[in-house]
Amino acid sequence: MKTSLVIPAFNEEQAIGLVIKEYIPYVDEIIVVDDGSSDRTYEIASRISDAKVSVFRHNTNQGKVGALMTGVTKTSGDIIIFTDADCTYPARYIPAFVEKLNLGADLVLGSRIEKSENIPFFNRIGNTIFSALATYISGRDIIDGQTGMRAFKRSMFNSLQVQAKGLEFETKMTVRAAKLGYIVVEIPIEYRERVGVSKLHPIRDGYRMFRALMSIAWHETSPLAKMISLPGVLIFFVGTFFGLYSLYERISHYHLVHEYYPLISVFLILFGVQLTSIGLIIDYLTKKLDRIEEKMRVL
Ligand SMILES: Nc1nc2c(ncn2[C@@H]2O[C@H](COP(=O)(O)OP(=O)(O)OP(=O)(O)O)[C@@H](O)[C@H]2O)c(=O)[nH]1
Ligand SMILES: [Mg+2]
Repeated sequence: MKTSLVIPAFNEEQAIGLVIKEYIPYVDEIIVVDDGSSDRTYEIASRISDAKVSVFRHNTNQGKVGALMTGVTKTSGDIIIFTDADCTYPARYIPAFVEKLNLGADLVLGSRIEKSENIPFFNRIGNTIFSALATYISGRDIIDGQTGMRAFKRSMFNSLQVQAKGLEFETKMTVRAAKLGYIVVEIPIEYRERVGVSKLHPIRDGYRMFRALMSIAWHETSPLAKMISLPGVLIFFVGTFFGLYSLYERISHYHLVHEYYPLISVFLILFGVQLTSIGLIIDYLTKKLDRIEEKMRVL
């Protein structure tokens, strides 16, 4: 089976050449997508004269997912592999990835277990949450659902139709594959220190991560659970407001002007917590039932 590697690259002039050369012996085709870099990424990638390598370019920056999508449309292999353009994912695992696919896996993830301290601390926290969410939603143990190094069959990718443009892409892809009954396999890999400057930005990326997590949680929660939990959360906050207001009165006026507020507050907080928990329990049971149904369909 023909293997095609897709490398999205944005301002990676220090690493891109090394990455391409490292991967050439392991795959049949390499598609580099330069995503409107302002440095020499495109020149360096294009200068590598190897029949396996094709370099494409976006005129403007469209983000990693946009670059991956462009890359996939340019591939011709039956097996597609993703990696980053910063030298973090070693190429030597490719044969093991392909072997797993040949044995029947549909999606193989490179789980960053060895040297995971090279993942920036902030990202590591994010990855842990993403993976816990993926495990909860899919019902399978997923150690690193957010990894950038992954291999899969073209046919599977086409049927996934992952709706995501940002950070949530990797986890959503993992979860969708598992939920649709595809076989997801993880291979432990080493994660090297990145070459070149990190583009992480704690506030911007923290916000993006939060949005990505919300997007996954929102799309994967059952409608009934949402109908119950959302009012629950709202009532909880209204209750908290009453509580804080009473506290403010007590501190600034030395007595309560509205003496029923604390009572209302406690009532609303308890009611809110109960509704939210009922919603979460419904969500958990719905997921479990969905999986049982799915299994019965397979049998
Ligand atoms: N096409 C495209 N690729 C991007 C963009 N941002 C990052 N990338 C690429 O996506 C891959 C992962 O991005 P990184 O910047 O390494 O992100 P990270 O691994 O979370 O963090 P650091 O390695 O610490 O910077 C690399 O190959 C980048 O070149 C972007 O806006 N567009
Ligand atoms: Mg990186």
